[in-house]
Amino acid sequence: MDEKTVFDVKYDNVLKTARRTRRRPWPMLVLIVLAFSVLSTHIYLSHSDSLRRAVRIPANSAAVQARCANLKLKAGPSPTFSTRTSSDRFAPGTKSALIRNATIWTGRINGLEIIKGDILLEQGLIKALGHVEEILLDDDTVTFDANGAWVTPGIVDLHSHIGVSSVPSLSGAGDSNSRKGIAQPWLRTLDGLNTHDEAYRLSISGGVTTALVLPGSANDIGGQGFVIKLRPTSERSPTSMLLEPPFTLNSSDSIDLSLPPRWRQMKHACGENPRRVYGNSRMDNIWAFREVYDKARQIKEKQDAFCEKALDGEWSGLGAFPEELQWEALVDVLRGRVKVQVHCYEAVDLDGIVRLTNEFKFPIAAFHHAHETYLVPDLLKKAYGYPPASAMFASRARFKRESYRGSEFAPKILAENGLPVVLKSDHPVLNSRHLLYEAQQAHYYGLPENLALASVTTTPAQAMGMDHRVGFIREGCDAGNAISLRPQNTWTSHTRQPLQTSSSGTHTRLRSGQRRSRSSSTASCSSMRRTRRTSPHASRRRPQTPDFAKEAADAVKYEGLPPLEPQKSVGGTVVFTNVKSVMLRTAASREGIVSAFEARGEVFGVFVVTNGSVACAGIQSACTSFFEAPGAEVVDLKGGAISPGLVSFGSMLGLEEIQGESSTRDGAVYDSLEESVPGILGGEGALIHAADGLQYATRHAYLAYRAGVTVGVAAPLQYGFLGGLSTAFGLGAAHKMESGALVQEVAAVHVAIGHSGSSASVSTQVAALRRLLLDGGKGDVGSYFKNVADGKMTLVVNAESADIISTLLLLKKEVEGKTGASMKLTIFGASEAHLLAKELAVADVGVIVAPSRPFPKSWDARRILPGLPLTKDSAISLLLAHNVTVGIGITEPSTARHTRFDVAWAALDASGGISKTQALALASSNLEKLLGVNVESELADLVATEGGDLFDFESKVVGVISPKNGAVDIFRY
Ligand SMILES: *[C@@H]1O[C@H](CO)[C@@H](O)[C@H](O)[C@H]1NC(C)=O
Ligand SMILES: *[C@@H]1O[C@H](CO)[C@@H](O)[C@H](O)[C@H]1NC(C)=O
Ligand SMILES: CC(=O)N[C@H]1CO[C@H](CO)[C@@H](O)[C@@H]1O
Repeated sequence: MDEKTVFDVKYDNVLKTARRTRRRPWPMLVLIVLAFSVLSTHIYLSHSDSLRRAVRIPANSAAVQARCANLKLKAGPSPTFSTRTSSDRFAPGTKSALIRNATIWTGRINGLEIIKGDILLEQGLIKALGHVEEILLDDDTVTFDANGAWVTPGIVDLHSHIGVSSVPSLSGAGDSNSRKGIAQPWLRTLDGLNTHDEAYRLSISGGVTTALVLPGSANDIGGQGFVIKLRPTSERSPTSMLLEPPFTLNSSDSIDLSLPPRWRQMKHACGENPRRVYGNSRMDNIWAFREVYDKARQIKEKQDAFCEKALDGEWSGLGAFPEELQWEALVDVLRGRVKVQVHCYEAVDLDGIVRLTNEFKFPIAAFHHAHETYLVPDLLKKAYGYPPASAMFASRARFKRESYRGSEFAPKILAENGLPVVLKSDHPVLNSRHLLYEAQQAHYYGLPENLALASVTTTPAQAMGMDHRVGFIREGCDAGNAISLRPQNTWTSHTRQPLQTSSSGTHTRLRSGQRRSRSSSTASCSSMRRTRRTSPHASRRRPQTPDFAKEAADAVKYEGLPPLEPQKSVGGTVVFTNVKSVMLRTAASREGIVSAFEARGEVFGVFVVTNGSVACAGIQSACTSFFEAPGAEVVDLKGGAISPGLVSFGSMLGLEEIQGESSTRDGAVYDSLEESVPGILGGEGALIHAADGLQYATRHAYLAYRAGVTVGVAAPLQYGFLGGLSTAFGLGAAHKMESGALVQEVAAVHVAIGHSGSSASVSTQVAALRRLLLDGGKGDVGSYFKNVADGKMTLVVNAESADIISTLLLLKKEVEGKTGASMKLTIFGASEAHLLAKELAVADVGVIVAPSRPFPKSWDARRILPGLPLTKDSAISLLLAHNVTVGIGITEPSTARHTRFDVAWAALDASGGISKTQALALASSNLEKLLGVNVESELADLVATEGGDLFDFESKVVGVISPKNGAVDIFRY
């Protein structure tokens, strides 16, 4: 944000004005009109008695006319809304709160306004903003000193399934999709909203205060969505969680027809999901829309004709108001009273929907997922009414065909085309607790910071028609009870910018006052983030995200598939200049990483590589001789860094390109515990090598490689107990026979124990493992498990629950008692491992936590340690403190490229408790060790970043140094 937009605002009389009660003259007037019309009907009736052909005027004619008149009103807040003196969501007994001395991002002026001042919250409203005079406060107003901390509007999630796809996932809940029809506008998520979803409290801790809970995308029309506040209510009911219940929830008798209708929300979906569920083609999908919209149009036309007559008093033969409960919501869509949220990815489907809006004349609020909207901005502008927003993931793509051309530059490109951008979670697809991380990524890839913050606050509030209540910090906006004063957060530690991420090693400390206020009642329309700067210089600097102009242009030029293969390998001498820090792999330290050089002040160093190996590192004068080397390539890192190359494990990276397309993946192995394995494989003795199914040059792999992840470890896809043999491979290679393509053909033996795959009982799965380890088995299974029992190979067990993990620790002891060897065991997943930190350390068993930021997705994984601000420790920091070897894993290949940000998160969540080298080890040396991958330190890859180190949201990876290949891959853009 520009400093010019930062100004102090002083509203002296603000309180007096805010407290003046206003009358609501409008509804009164309507009542008088209604009373009069009832009276006149009576008079008319008595006169007509004498007529031979009497016109029967219905007794409820006034109500009918009022209803008809109401149909002409536009949806939105009532004309008197802005003069309300308390919120209908106010929880009686909540004290007023004054936040002093905050840096307030208001959301106004296109997200450019920042106010330094106070915020007064009273009666569930933001009552005053600016400078609040103490003298006017209630005696029991609670005062917080923000001490300059940022306050932003609460985060608004435009696309969530919280409460309807609740966690931990259990078969008795999960109510987001009906499969009873392709178009069912009558269904309502409110009817399935689970008030016991574990995610509410977690998402609130991430600053999310408001969410639109949408039905799933199994149908063309999945039903109506509802906007909720995530905070608990005293009534404890789903209805009491609604932000602004549409009037249609009540019986028509109780609706005040003088008021304009409140916005409703409706989910639509096109493309693959409804196509798959109903065995349709795209042609069937669009026809299903047209068929129901035609039905709604007929009803609407009948209603309009009816109302025209009713309002003219032409009652003769008019009958009742034409309506059908099933279709009333869709008729409301045609009346422009519903925010239509359309799940839609690619050009063909976007085009179909844009045509639909023009054929039936209704606007849509947003295209959701919208992976190709950046390719068709002009098409969006042709939508009926106004161009819809694009509600997107920042970087999640390629998980199915229609998302294959998704680009991380889409938000930037859409914004440049003047189109609104929203970042959404699709919770629990992404854990909405980290929705702000999506905005950070969008910002990293080029979305301006004012729009990036708006993309999770004001823009979604507008797209759901709730911007009169949420999405802004301004007087009259809703307040609730969930402001979070976050002393530590994931997007900023050394600067005060909410969007700037990371740099570990710096951290914020709690002060008692701030800490207390986390749980106190304050506001939900805003959330507060506390950060502390470590150097005045850093804090004033605006975040400098890298220049991605060329990549963004290429995304459009190549329609989402720009070439990604490394273009330039350099042997001989490469000199990296302006190097701020160098971290190298070493066998000498516990973490396997040392800090080899750290620039003092602004005196940067150099790093010289000859034939892929380190030749000289340090201050320039010490390495001068290398500058004269003939043909030396010089790369200016502009204050950047040399760091160890990262390793990725946990997803199908290397074994698939598009998760939803079986022809693009290796496929799953047999599970001999539950099915018979074909004899041609050797029956139950078969153990599959992931190396045999490796795929190179996938987009996931190249994108990860360009982001500093140089090695992947892949285990075969398994749905049951028995997995196979993992393999370590190079992510920059074009095929398996290239140098460096196969790092280690066989890494570890993999099995899974739990409920996610196998239908056999947990005890049965453990029995199978015990037998394989103690009694051996046939064929390859027998020999590899013997190697495990003898301590010659690593066994990686995918397990989440502390009960299963402790059973495994005891089993390890049992096996070791028999063999006398020490068994190498690694737990992967490990959501509840922190409960056994001490026992894991004693047993010398390491863990790979995946996802690295925990989420209680299943019963087995429910007892997470959520980390700040809910708990002081994170699972990672607690395990490390117990000297457990910890690695971090991922669950989807598209996130491999952000491993470096995962590392930064781990460091930040540890609140300074772990060092930079420890953090890097989580995704390099530790992972290798835990997966049985043996790489000599001198031969491990290094990564060069420009403008910062791997932890930084300001840096860009520009090269990979490979001692094994004797070369440097340089990414020229
Ligand atoms: C507001 O907070 C800033 C940052 O901590 C501090 O420097 C300043 O003195 C505070 N102002 C007031 C009026 O308390
Ligand atoms: C972890 O290891 C360090 C260094 O070896 C040691 O000082 C510390 O006491 C250990 N911590 C625990 C909890 O065992
Ligand atoms: C008469 C009636 O049922 N009114 C309810 C309409 O809906 C709102 C919002 O849920 C309730 O607060 C009213 O009590």
